[in-house]
Amino acid sequence: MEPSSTRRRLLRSAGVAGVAALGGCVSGRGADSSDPTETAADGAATEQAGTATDQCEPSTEAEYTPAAELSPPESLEEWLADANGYGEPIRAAPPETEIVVGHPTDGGLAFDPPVVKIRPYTTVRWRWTGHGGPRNVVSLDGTFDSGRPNAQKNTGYHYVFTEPGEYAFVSEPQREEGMIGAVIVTNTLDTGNEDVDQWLYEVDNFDGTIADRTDADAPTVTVGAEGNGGNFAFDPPAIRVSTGATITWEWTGEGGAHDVVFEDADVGSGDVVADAGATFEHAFDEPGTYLYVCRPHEGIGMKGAVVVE
Ligand SMILES: [Cu+2]
Repeated sequence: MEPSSTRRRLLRSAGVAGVAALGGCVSGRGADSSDPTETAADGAATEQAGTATDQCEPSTEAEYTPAAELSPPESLEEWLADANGYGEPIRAAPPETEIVVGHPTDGGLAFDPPVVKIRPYTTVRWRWTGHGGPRNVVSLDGTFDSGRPNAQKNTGYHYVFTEPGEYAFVSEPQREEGMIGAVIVTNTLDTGNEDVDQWLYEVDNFDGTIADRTDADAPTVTVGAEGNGGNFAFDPPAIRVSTGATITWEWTGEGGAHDVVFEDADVGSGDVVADAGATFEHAFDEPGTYLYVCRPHEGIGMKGAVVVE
């Protein structure tokens, strides 16, 4: 996203607010002084602007245990049970992942989402709302540390996760109040079907779920959907159907010529096709997991899977 001049003005005024915050509360003159039309450049900032003064906290010297002195939790489940805002099932996150720091939930004492599940080499970005006072982001095992707590709206911090593992993190001043979270880095997205997980591991529109079409009369898969750096994806990349179902693959006409060729089975759509509206269908009479590719784009992740129940 290109920073517009509006954005730059916003950042400057946020900078002023940040300096004011060092002395104590974010005063009404600080965070809220900017014209509302300027803060509209950022929806979240606008959302927070009205409440910033209500949530301010005295800026005393830090009285909290540094994360470095804590031990990573033995059980992530127990750890997350104390995380404000936690409750949803953990969803696999897209390659660009943002966590809001200071979500209105629980008076700004939440990360949103508090937990993300990602693959290695994913960048996680934390963005401060400025809501509720100084915040930071520090992992208990020392992997990442955003520095000293800061109340400045639109502060950003990011970390590229390369190693699989579970990374519990806190905002140090509010740890005891439940402002905690976790990043789970996993080598395989867990659909419960290991073949599918491994096959689709590098497919960028695969979110770790198998689309359930077991009740569909005529399940379809789009060929040339957005993904893998262009229109080089099947959508959904993984589909579950009932035994006997006929799946129809439908070409969008985008992304050049594609085909559908199954591994370990003598099934395929034949010659590559680029035409919008082209279709290929196949009936699946035996339960099992069927993996397939588009041959021209296999190398960039144009792969799919069919699970027949
Ligand atoms: Cu293709």
